[in-house]
Amino acid sequence: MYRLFQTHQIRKSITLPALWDLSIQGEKVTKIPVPSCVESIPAYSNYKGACTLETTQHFSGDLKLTFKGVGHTANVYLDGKHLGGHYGAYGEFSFILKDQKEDTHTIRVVADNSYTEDSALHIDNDYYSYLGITRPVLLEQLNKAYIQWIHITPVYTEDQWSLRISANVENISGESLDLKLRFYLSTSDNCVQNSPDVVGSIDLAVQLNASETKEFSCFMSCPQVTAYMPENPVMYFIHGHLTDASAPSEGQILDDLIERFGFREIKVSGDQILFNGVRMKLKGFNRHEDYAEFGSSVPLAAMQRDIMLIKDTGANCVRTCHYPNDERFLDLCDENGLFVWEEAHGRGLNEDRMRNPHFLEQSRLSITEMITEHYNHPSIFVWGLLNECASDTAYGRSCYAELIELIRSLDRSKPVTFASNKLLADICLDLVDIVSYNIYPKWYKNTPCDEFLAGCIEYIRANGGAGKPIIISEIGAGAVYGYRTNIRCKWSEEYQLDALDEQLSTVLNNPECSGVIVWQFADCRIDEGWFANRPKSQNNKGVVDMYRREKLSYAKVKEIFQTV
Ligand code: ADA
Repeated sequence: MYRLFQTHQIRKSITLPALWDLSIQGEKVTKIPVPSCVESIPAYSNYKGACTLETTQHFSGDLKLTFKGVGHTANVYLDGKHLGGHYGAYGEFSFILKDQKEDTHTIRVVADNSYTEDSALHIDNDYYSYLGITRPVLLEQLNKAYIQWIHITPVYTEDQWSLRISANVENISGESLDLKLRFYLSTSDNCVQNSPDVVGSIDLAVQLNASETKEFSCFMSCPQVTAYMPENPVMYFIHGHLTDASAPSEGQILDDLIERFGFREIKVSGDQILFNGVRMKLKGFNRHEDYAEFGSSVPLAAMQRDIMLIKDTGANCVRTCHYPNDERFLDLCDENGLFVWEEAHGRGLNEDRMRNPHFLEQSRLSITEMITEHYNHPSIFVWGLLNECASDTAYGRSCYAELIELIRSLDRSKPVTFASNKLLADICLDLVDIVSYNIYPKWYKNTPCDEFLAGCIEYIRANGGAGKPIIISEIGAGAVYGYRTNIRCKWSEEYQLDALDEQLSTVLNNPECSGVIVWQFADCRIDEGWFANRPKSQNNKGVVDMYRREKLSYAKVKEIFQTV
């Protein structure tokens, strides 16, 4: 089980070896766990470039090989034959392996984290693009057709919940198929058709031509279900079962997929964000996927510890800056009732960078993968994109407009936002449902927080953001862990505490703000090109360091989050 719940009872997974052979520049280096980052190997902690990861496995028939994340450009080979490539460390991709003969097969992945002209989103940046197979790999046995994904949209009308359920089914056989898709709504991921856990079901006819992929949808009404709320995060499961149309209901199931979700709706009403009708007041943290020596391949126990620390402060929200996260982290957020702002990949791209010929195509891919894979997480309340890009130029605006439309075409059930640092020059605020600003009074600017915030709000209201909710999506100050001094100067833990005290109190006491998200939860590694105002080659604005040791500010943020 690679998620925090069972995703299949029927489809069989083949376990791949835990250790794969790693070679760099043609030389065998060592065996390395998958998932992990190459930088975890001491001799390669500063290596940038290509590496090869290889494993063997015995299998036959039709299979699906899925990579949950490879940093950042991948080329995959089966028995020496190129299956295909993929760009972007934070998206899932897969290959259908047809008619494999009973044998031991070799899977080889060439991963590369170098910054080339072909890479529009992974650039020298204020976080680190790690190398390797950084998220899980799955190998699954398929039948003649399989369910690619199921998207579940809860709808609340006239005091009653119903669901819109859509599923994509792919026929991998060379013949047309007459199938049936049955959805069961259940309180459990482990159920049989007639068990008391099943609270509803619905059948769909599925006709597919040879090699065709098609989307099928239906509505299901759901009386007497419990809503998902952060303080009571009750979740349900949709089991999709694919059978031959002629098969009896208990007949042989060709494929299944189980998805978890919660009954909740997110609405923007005037300047408020409503979660199941309750006004959201966000108190949160920006969090990079980066953990001391593990890099971006954060172990599950460490993810859980982050969630516990975040909740311990009284925070209710996490922003997955600046890319889609490992779905196990999202699963944990779902279980812990934390609101999530999930963001497509993209940070700090100026107009020149947005004019990279690959920018739009790579951004579209990141958005599409994020929404396809993460659609059902009840914790996700907003989709974000393009943090601090050129939202102050006409060309930048055309990119924002196109990509925001793409998000809406993939999911109309959640609002859209982007985090802007263009302050009094942003020209894209009319495009989004929620306006979000990254502001650093008391750090990059010494202006008093209230004055700074008031100036931004005045600009927002007059420039496309009238009547919309406002989130302060970043605010904070740097502190080098352990540097304490009576002079309370910048980079000291004392200065960070003082700055966050004023910053957070100002935003949380401003009735026009729907909340604040601290930059940032934990310190993270950065590219060395950023060394000039980044001691230790880290972004030091965490309230804990890379080992999650608390700085003085941690207790202050906790005090504010629990009282204001
Ligand atoms: C930005 C950006 C972050 C980080 C932060 C900082 O607003 O979105 O990624 O770079 O500022 O530390 O300056």
